[in-house]
Amino acid sequence: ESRYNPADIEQKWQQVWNQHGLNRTSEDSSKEKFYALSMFPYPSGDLHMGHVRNYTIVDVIARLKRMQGYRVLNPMGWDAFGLPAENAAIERNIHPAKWTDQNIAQMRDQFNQLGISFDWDREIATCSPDYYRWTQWIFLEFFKAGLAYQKDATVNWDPIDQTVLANEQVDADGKSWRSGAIVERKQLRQWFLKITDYAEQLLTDLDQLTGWPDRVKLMQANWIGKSVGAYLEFPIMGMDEKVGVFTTRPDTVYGVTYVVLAPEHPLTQRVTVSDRRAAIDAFVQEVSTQTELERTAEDKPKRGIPTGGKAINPFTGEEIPIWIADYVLYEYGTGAVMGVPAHDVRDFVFAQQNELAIVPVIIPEGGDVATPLTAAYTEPGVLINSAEFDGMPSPNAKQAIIQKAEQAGWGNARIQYRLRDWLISRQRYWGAPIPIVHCPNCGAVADADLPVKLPEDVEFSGRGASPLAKLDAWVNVPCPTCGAPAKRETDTMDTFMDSSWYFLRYPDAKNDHAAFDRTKINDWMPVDQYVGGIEHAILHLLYSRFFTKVLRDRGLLKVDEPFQRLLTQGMVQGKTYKNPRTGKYVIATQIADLTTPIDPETGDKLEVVYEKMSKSKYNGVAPGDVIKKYGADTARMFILFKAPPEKDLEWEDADVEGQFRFLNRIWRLVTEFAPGSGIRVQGSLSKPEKELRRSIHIAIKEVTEDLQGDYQFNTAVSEMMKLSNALSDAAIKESPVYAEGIQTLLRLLAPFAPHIAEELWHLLGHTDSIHTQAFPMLDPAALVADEITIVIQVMGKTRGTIQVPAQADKATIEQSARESDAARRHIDGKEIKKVIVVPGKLVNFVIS
Ligand code: ANZ
Ligand code: ZN
Repeated sequence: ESRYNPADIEQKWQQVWNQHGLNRTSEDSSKEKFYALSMFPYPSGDLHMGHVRNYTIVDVIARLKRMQGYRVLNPMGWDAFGLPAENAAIERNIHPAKWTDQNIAQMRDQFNQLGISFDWDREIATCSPDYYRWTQWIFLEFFKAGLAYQKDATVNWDPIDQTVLANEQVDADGKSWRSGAIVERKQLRQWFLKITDYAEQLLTDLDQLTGWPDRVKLMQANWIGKSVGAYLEFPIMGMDEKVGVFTTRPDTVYGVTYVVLAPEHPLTQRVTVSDRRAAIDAFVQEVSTQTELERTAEDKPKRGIPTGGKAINPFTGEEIPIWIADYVLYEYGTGAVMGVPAHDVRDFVFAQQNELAIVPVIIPEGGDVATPLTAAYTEPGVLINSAEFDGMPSPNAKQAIIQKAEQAGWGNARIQYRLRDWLISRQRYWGAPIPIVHCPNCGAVADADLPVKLPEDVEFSGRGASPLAKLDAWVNVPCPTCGAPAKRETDTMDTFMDSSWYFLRYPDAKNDHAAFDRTKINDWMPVDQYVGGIEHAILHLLYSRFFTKVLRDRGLLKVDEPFQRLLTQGMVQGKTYKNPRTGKYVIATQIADLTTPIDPETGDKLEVVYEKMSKSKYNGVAPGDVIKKYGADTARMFILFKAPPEKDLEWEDADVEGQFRFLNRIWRLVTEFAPGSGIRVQGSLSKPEKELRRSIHIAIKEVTEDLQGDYQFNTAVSEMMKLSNALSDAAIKESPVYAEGIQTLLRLLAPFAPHIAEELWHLLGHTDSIHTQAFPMLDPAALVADEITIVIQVMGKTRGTIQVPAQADKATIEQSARESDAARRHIDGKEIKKVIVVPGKLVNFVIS
């Protein structure tokens, strides 16, 4: 008798599947399509458990859908541009392309070892010219549509290495990763995509995404940040200029006691009176070193100073001072606010500190005018101190005040979004070059001769201008329009550009005359199920939605939304031993007794907690080690069984062991089964046969339901365990029903543990792959039980059971109960006061 040895079978089947092209996308148009997609990884070199979980989940879905008769697209690729490759080049003198290729090869291998059924014929790497050529082409589509433009923006500047740094290259304490210099801020002319043009659509279309987690939709809505309010202008005394502000509370305009500009606001310098200039300059300088969060946090002190300039509130005709303060952000709204201390929390604190007037103009309905404010009253209410608007409720007053502003030319209604345009310029080498030539005559001109290839022979020092800017021969080209000497753009694109359309490439990955074919894209899109990490809840998913909408508006595809359903899988957490006093993590192998763990260095009692796997916490488990010890099927089963896919999962060796034992049990069950023995014509089934068949079809029903939509793999595995127990216990191993049970179990198992299912399937004598079989179909008739068990109770105490026909009515059940031995022993000779019959469950006799 054979033993279950995963090493003997897993590689073997992986090779067979590859040879037979089993994972190739079916082109059979009679089948319904299913596009399963996992967020493609950055090729760092090693798969970690988070990857394993992500790709296993998608693989089960893809395999299931194939068995259910869909043509399935389950592709994989590499998000292969980006900083780590360039850092490797700087630190270890290896070309980013080479480093990336090596990593891809290694990770592709690891995917195969897991038995993931990707269609490798459609593999893409965003760093390959075949791919980034189309990223560049899409950029030019944006450019033609007026959705790509240049403006000045701030970058991180390393004054020692004389280079621009990415945010990731700036330490938490604001120092350069390489030189250690304090990073400065510098203005550079950079490229932006006008995502703000799509803010409203990106917000309202969230309603279409019924298959997305609410949490993700909320995060996107908050990121877009729509505010409804007004734009109001305050004339500046002694100048022919006005300060424009955005406010969500035009109903409070009579309570404005000052105006505040962001320190960076262009008006700051102009309104400042001469004896305040030195103080203002010093303050502006100071604020420029603070982060946005420091500036706006509600609990941080608000700091500001007066400019000496004055404005007029057009509604009251009153003179009010103009201040600058750190809590006003230059990038939001107009970069200026009207200060209403009575009704805004930050303004209240600021006015108290600086002895600015606080004038209440809103009171709660039925509230008291005279009550002095101890804090801002921020709720809507009824207007006071507001001329003709007195007595009006806030919502009406908002309308009426906007109307008055419009008539008088003081402002108008305005909708403001927090979303800002997307800065896509990077002063880096390892990215897709922006296909633009700067001509002294024509300005920025599209370079339609694609791909604009990355030159390979470059110097990576991490110092000075970006490697591309140093290549004179590459930079200097004739203008594509007029032929005059011109210069290439030397910025490359943010890697989020690459990942914002990769899902559009898979349906037609080899196309060398277009990014994708319209018919193919309209056939396969949208993605039916997308699976990935919650860390992409905002940027990647928002950018992908934006790209889809722009390409739709350019007539290139039909869908409004790229991803029909989204599953954000939980983290994989490892066991950590943490010193609660020092906050340090201790390596398990250095702990003498793991049941009462003590820090070997300090003697402190250690805390055992589960945290996201990471090197610094010594709690990682390498996928390769698990595969070596137990096989890929066990690793997959454990991950699927341990927690529902959207929840965090705690890695527990004992539970891995448990899944290995379960697969061993199935192995024995099938190898001990002698197919062909006792096959007889299927007539009416015996009672044990009927019962077993019922168990089989309950398993089919439950597993199918668990895998519909919500993908509750963990409960599906439990159902398979129940079925395997029913088969073990069955006394009718020669019956064709038992054979049906074995074959059903294997087919249910196939998407989860593809190798063992395939091996056992062939051991049963089949010659074609189990993965081309139909997923088991429910026979509803099998679920109907002939007889059911009824509990007999007397005075609420259980005294025994009886069998009754499943269809028996109340009266029949009561009759059988009265006649049963179990009941008669306790009721004979007694007066029966009441009989309670719960059909399908019990009969209870109440006696005196
Ligand atoms: C007067 C006022 C009175 C305000 C009041 C609020 C309450 P959201 O919802 O975030 O859009 N504001 C506008 N621009 C700002 C900027 N650049 N930096 C900091 N704060 C700014 O909030 C809009 C409100 O935030 C605006 O409405 C403005 O303060 C402030 F009782 O105007 B409000
Ligand atoms: Zn030109």
